[in-house]
Amino acid sequence: MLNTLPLKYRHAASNKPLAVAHCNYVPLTQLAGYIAESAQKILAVISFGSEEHDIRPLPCLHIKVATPQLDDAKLVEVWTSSAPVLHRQRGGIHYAVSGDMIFGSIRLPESDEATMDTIICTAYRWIFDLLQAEACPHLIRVWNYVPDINSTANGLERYQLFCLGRHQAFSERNQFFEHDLPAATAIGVRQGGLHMHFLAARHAGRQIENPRQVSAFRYPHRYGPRSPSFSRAMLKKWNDGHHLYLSGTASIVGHESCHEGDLDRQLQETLRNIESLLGHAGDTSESRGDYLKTLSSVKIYIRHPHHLSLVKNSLERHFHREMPTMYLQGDICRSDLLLEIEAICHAQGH
Ligand code: 3EB
Repeated sequence: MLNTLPLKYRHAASNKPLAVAHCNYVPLTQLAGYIAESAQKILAVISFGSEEHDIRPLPCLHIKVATPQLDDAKLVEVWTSSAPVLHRQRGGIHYAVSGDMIFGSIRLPESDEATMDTIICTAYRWIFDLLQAEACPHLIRVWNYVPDINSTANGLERYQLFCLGRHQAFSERNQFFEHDLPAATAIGVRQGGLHMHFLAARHAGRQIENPRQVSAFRYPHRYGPRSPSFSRAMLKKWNDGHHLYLSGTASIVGHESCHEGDLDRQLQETLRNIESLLGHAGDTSESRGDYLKTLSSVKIYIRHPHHLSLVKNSLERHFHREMPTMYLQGDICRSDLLLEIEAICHAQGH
């Protein structure tokens, strides 16, 4: 039985959902059977690390993310729609269209001529153009995977250049973009190139911020010339209820990183941030503070692979045993952070 979060925020009645996007973690050994059963409904299959080599060519979008899985669970992520899916391509973007949603992926070559900010700005412009053309203009959730995210180029960290390019693309599209920012993840990868994938919809979601954290789009200047363009979470109404997409969340209180070098404290702080975010989105009158148990599709990005067992042991006390969870190696965008957690939460309320 799925735990759900009782909701405080709801959507206006004008949102007419036609379908629903679902994220499932499937053991690699069951993937073939899973696809045979629901091929027409699959938006995308996402494999992590070197697992792509164990997967035969698929009749749907296959997205390869370079972050290796750290435990031996060997899971693949499968996004399905309740409505039929069409697979398309436009320029460098491969995407699936279904009902009033789009799931897309773009891989970007880096060259000596173009800097990170230009590449990212161009990629977001392409994505916005595509979403406009397909009448699904609202980005709900974006995953950004950036090689060497913590290294420096042209006097700025590559993550700061990434933020610069992203901010440029968002701000030229819409002067009120800070009210319709997607939930996001931006993680450093040690293999593979620059890559992004996203979920977008015809009808807007609702942006949720975290009372414990300064909104990323309001971070002070010292973190980079342009602030990171993402919301802490996006609440989206589908035809089976509300889904809350939580951005990558780390040990940041206010705008400052906390507990440098202390893995367990960073983990506890991150969980407090997630509880605070869920509590803020949830109906506090009914709250019992057990919000972490309502999570599903959890990803834990760990900078140092040898931290896995400590993180896993600690999280087992907080999470449900059956909670779909992936442990991945990923570099967090601030070099003083050791881990980051993202998730999806199913919420009550229609
Ligand atoms: C933070 O809270 C940690 O730039 O898209 C988390 C999720 C982080 C998304 C992004 C960055 C991003 O600032 C880093």
